[in-house]
Amino acid sequence: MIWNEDVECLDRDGLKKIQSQRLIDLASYVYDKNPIYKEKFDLLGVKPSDIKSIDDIKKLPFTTKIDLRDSYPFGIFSESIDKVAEIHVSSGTTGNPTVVGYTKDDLHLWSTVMARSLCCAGAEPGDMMQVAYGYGLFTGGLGFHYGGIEMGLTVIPASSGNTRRQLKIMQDFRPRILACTPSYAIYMAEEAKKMGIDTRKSSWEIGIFGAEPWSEQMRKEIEDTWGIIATDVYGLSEIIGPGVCQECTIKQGMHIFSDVFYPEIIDPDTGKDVAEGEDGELVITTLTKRGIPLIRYRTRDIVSITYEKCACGRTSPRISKVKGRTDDMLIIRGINVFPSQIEDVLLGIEGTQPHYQLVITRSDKGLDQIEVLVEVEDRFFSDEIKRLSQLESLIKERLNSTLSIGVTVRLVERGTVERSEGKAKRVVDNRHL
Ligand code: DLL
Repeated sequence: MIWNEDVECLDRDGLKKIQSQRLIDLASYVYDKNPIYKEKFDLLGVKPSDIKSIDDIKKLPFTTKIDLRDSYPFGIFSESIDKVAEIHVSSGTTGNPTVVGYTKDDLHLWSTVMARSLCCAGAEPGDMMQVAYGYGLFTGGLGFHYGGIEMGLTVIPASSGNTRRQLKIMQDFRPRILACTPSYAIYMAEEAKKMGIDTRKSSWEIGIFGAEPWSEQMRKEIEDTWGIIATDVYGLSEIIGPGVCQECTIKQGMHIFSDVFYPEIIDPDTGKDVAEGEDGELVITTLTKRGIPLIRYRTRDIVSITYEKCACGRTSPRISKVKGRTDDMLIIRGINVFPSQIEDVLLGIEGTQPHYQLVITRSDKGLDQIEVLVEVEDRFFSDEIKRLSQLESLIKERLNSTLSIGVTVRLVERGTVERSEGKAKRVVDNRHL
C-alpha cells in the first residue's frame, strides 16, 4: 500500500514544481520570522526574492548543529514558544543538548511522514504495532506512535526496555509489527531464547529498525531469527525524528520524502554536490516545517543517493544505508554518544588524568558495549582497594547518567593509555559495520 500515491509516484517535473513553490515560501518565512536566518541570508547577500525555484537552494546558507547549540534552548525556533506544541531533545557534543520544537501543524506533518514510512515497510491499516523505541525526549517512540495512529494501526506504546514484558506482549497480543532499534531486536532474541520462546514462531512479521547504523549481516540475523521482513528507517531530531526516509520491502535504499525533506549530497569539505551514487554528506531542507524549519541542515551522515524509480512504484529518491559520520558521534545501542561528553564528566572528577580511551565492541549477536579506560593518579593504586573501587563507581554513575546508557569503567595506571603525537586516539571502535 502507498500512503499518498499522488505525491509518492509523482514524476520529476511535478515534484520539482511542488519543491520550488515550497522553497520560495520557506525562504520568505524564515527571513521574516527568524533573526538567525535573516543574518545568514544578509551575510551572503541573498534575499527571499532571489529564490525562484528549487535549483536556487544552492544560494542559501547551510545550517549546522552549532547554530542550534549556540541558540539554546529556543533561539533557532521560527515560531514563538507559545505556538510550539511539543518539544524533544537529543544529545549534543558538549554542554547543551539540541532542542527541537513542533507546532501543531508540524506534528501533523510528522504523523503523515511516519504513516508513509509505515506503509513503505508493509504495514496495513488494522495491523497492531509494538513500539519498543523509547518514549520521552527521544523522538523514536512518539514518532512511531503518531504515525501508527494516523494510518489506522493499533499502537502498543511499550517503549524500550523491560524485555520480558515486551515478549509477553508479543505472545499475548500478537502484534504484526515491531518497531525498535536493530540492536534491541537482537537483544530480545537472546532473552527469548533464554526463556525458551521459539523466536521463529513470533507474531511479528514486519520489523522497522533504525536510529543507529546496522549492517546487511545484522538484517539477515534479525530476519532469520524472528522470521520477519526487516526494513531500515532513518531520521534525526533536528529534521523531524524518524520518518525522514524509509526502505520499502524491496530493500534497495531508503525512500526520502523529498516533497517535504529536500536532500542534497555534498562533499563535506567543499560543500559542492557529489555525483549521483557517490558518497557524501546528507544535507536536508525541511520544506514545510514551521516551528523550527531548517535550511540546508548538515546531518553529518555519509550516504549516497539514487534518483532512479523504484520497482515499488515510488519515484522519490533513495538514500543508501548510513555509511559513517563526518564527526566523532558514536551510536551505541541507539543512543548518540560524543567522546567529548565523556571527557566533560572525567574532567569534573578529582583524581582522574586527562587520558582516557573508549573501546567499543559488538558481540556476535550485535550488542554494543563501551568500556572506558581511565588513567588515575598513582596514589589510588597504592591506597586501599576500597578507594579505587569508590572512584570507579563514581565515574560509572556519572557517565551512566550523562550518557543514559550503561558503560564499563576500567581504571588504569598512568601511562597505560596509548599516547599519540598527533590527535589523541580517544575511540577504538572494534565493531565491524
Ligand atoms: O535517531 C531518530 C530516529 C528514531 C530514527 C527512530 C529512526 C528510528 P537522533 O536521536 O536525533 O534521532 O539521532 C539522529 O542517528 O543523524 C544518524 O547518525 C543516526 N541514525 C538515525 N537513523 C539511522 C539509521 C533519531 N537508520 C542520528 N541508520 C542520525 C544509521 C541512523 N544511522
